[in-house]
Amino acid sequence: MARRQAVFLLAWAFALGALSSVASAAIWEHVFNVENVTVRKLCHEWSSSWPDDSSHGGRHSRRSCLQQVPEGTLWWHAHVSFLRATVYGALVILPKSGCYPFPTPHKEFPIILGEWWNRNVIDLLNQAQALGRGPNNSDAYTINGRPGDLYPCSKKHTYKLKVVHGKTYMLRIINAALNNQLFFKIANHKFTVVAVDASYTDPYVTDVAVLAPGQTVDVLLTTDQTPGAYYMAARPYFSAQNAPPPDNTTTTGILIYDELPYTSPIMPLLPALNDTPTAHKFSSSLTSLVGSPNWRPVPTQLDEQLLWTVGLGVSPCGAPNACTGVPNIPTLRVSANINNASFQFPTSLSILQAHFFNVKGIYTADLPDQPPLKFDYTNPANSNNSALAFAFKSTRVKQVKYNATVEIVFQDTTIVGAENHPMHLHGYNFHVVGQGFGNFDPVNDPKKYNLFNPVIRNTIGVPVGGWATIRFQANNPGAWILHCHLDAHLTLGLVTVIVVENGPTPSSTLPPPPPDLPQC
Ligand SMILES: [Cu+2]
Repeated sequence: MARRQAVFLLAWAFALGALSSVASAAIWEHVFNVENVTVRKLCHEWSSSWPDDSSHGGRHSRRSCLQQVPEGTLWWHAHVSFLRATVYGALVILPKSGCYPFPTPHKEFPIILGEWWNRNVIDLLNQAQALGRGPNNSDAYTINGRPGDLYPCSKKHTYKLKVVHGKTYMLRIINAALNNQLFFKIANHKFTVVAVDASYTDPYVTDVAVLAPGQTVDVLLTTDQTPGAYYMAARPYFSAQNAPPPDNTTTTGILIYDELPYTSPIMPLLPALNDTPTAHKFSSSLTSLVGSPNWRPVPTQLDEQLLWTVGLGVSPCGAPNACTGVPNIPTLRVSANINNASFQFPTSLSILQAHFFNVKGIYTADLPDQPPLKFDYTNPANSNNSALAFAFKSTRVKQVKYNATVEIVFQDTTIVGAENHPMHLHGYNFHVVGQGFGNFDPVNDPKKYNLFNPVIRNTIGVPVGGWATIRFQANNPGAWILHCHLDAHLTLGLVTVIVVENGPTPSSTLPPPPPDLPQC
């Protein structure tokens, strides 16, 4: 009997990466056709079918109003339960001028890295939440939906990219995996990074990229090697300490020159799973391309300076289930928090609606600007400190004035275990002005900030046992979720919302909800 999997289910909330604002709004209408499909992977076959009600099938359109139009690669994805495991795709925004700030590539290809479970991912999340711990490991990673040669029953479906010798191609690489950062390499080839998260970068030559979930990397690849077949491959960068090992399998695709027949592609040597130096070198070497479209200078006069710890902890199980996430303590579950507040999603009304209609009791605008308790954040001896680990569940947000300049220092903690958390902010791109290991030093670390050409992103992997500082100008009114893009941590509570008040003009005022907004 075919097992049932919610494949390609449409979820109502789509995330369009981060899109910041100033002038010239543009409106697009996107149409998604949702239908039953049959999927074969890893020797199994699934038919999708719509649970509960028939409204999931059919044709759905989403309007997007992008106040300032970025250029480059973003992605759209579901934001309900774990549905984004399969509900995602590339969103490519071509240059308005018609020209890239680099030589026009011969051809362009999306390379979407994904993560696959041989089971219904809604059940996967429900099981993890019932037990009070992280979800089970995936069964495979994928390149453009295909696991590749190293998995069972997969070889003939491996993604193949046919290229001509002596040309330059653009690969728009997206990490759409649910819970893992990924290293990506192509055997015998270097490539040049030219954009990340839809912001142009100075050209950066490398033979390896690391992408956290939610990040995109556009690279130029010149086919200058001996004609033949070369694997492209991805597997995790896994920084979590004191954690069970991840799915450490490797997904592959094949770069094939000049349509040559091939027998055995060359395999790249991938970094070790815990190769933090390689991951850090990549992410800390990128700089923004000054003066490129949508580039803007770093804010230097700051209205808000926030220090937010990000990490794991424990929270009450919550009736009625006893959970087993914390050994020997059936009243506690593993959770995650920002400044000791573990986020609880509201169930009766969205935060944006509560903000717009001024409804009380949905959230409180009291997330602390500084850690409520100062401690040695990155001392491994604190990993089992139960007094530091305990965090209540709450719906606490940060509210800022329109146009405020905001700096956030994300400080990883070693509670339960240190880990690189990829922090993602909706509604904005931000400058990453600095990052490092250990506890943030408010006297000396700011002296090393790059205030000239820091990389502009919408997701930043905070170094494991370290910190990262971002800045942005709050010129996009609304309620913008900020969360760890490892979905396992999002559901554990590593989330808050930045509520940006209205500005003085109609164009800086939040519009009312559309009349067809689905009701809870
Ligand atoms: Cu995280």
